[in-house]
Amino acid sequence: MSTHRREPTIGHIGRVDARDPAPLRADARVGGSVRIDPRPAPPRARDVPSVNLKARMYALAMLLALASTALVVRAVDLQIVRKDFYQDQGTQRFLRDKLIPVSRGMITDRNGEPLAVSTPVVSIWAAPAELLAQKERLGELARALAVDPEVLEQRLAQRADKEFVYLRRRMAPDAAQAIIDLKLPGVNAQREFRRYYPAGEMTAHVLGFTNIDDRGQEGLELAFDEWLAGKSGVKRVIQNRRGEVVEDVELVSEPQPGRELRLTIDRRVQYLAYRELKAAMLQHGAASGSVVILDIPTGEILAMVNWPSYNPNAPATSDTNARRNRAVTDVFEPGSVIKAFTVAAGLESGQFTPETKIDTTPGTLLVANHIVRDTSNYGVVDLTRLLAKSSNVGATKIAFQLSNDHLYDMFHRFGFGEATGCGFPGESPGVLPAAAGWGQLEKATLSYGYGLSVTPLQLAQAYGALGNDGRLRAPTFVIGSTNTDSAVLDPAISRRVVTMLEAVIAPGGTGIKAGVPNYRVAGKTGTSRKAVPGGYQSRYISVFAGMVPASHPRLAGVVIVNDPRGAAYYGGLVAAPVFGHVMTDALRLLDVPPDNLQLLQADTTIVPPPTPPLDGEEAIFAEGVQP
Ligand code: 59J
Repeated sequence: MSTHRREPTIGHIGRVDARDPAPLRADARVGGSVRIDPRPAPPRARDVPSVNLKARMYALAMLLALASTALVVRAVDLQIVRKDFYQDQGTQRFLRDKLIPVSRGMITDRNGEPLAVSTPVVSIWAAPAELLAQKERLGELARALAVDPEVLEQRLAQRADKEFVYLRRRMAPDAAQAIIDLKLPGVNAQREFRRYYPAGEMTAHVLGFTNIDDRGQEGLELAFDEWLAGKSGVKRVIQNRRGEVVEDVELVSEPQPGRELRLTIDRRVQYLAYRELKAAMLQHGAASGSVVILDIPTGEILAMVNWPSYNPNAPATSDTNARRNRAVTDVFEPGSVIKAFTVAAGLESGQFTPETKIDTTPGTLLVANHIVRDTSNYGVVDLTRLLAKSSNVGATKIAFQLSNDHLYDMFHRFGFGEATGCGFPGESPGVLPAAAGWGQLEKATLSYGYGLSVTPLQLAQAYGALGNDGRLRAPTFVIGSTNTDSAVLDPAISRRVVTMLEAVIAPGGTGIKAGVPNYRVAGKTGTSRKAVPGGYQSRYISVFAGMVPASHPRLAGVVIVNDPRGAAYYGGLVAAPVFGHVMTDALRLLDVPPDNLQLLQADTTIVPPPTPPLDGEEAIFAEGVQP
């Protein structure tokens, strides 16, 4: 029964609600009541002969008496008998349920730095008919809105049958107040909130954005919409005919302000990752890319950035292609970075140790009429060198010693083929084909990273688990989330693989450019040709996945660069340096103690300080205060 509509909360001026009927008048016709016309009879024509004057006087007196009785009855009826009914009817015309707007909760980074804040704005709206009734004032309004007066009038006329039309939404409060102060007929204000993202494009994909009504549309704004939005309250008020609130009647529902959301993201690390990724994208003319940085012990996502990005403060102006959080929604064939898990399965089978020799000569291997190829002939290699050189032939030879189920199980335990459950909308589970269907060729190519597809986040999760003594932690975006921690690999085997992965960053490895001064780094490069229907083309995806410090891994990182177009396209040349740069600064920011301090290692070769001057030798400046 109550009229529930958007109502202004500030600046009511001259508004007459078109739906408000005129107030009840005492002479209103009401069903059932007697109505007697009190007017005297019209004068008669003179030529009518007069009858009995006394009888006529009597009749008139009777008529008057009847009429006044009727009026008294009517008055009693209205003012006493049915008083409540009419009063109720009258009040109803002026009772309104008004929304009490609540602000959307702030999103902050892990240190409380604001990433999404709601600022108060004002929307100006009008009842077109009322405004058009005083056309002479349209000029003032047009000036205040900085629009053409004719266009304004035309648009109002088109909507003359509506009771509510926004003139301009989400204005700065000062600018809106200037319009309110004009006290134009039928023009009103409505308080709202507008979302603002201070970190702009660098947090755009993770946060997503809200629509004009402040509801989450994408990203974490969507995933946590209810939490953030809260609930507007409703209060019942009495308004006068000018639309001004004269009395608060009751609170229909209590407003519940939106709650704050504290993310695991560290704004500073996020910034580093975005800066380095963007620089690499531009340097290599690449199409897209992602960086994910995880805190290994907790699984918390410290940074997640993608390129291309967009301005979340004006999302409508961006290309939808720039809005995807590729780190979670897009999959790619991981290529060689998967070899760490093939090697882990080899070690777990008991058939291999890090020192086991594998002959990769002559750098090719014929499998089911296809050639598995290394970039060079690495000859006889142990498992550590196999990783350092990234031998596809070597990985295939390990896989051929394992059951399909074992290799599948190892990949699956590390989270491939299943969504991480991080809660991000539209997360892809990737693809890991069931072991029962693998032929020899499929098994071979899976062992070095083709035939399955993964998200950058899945890859970061898997490397995080390797660095976490074989305990897989589902990545999380929100501080205080409970995430599972399951043992997926024997800690000793896990540590052994990490140590082997350090050889990738050592001289002679493919990932030397992922190095971080004063820290030991473990990781793996990958360069995958991009699959197209019918084969693989000369387009590449460059990857680096790793962790640091290798002695006690704290941060896991994944860098993906899609389609670098320069002469350099290897993972070791394109993705590895991004990892190195981001980690160098992130480790310092997070105060992670170095495990390879160059100065300490150089102890034996420390240059002795110069011998002190002999006693009594003059200093070149006099002691004490200079003259
Ligand atoms: C490669 C592949 C395509 C898919 C090959 C990269 C296969 C394969 C069929 C030729 C560039 C290239 C299923 S290369 O990642 O071996 O880390 O910096 O794309 O092998 O069988 O011109 N990595 N990359 N292979 N395909 N199919 C090496 C390697 C890897 C490097 C470089 C050299 C490939 C040092 C990749 C790196 O480890």
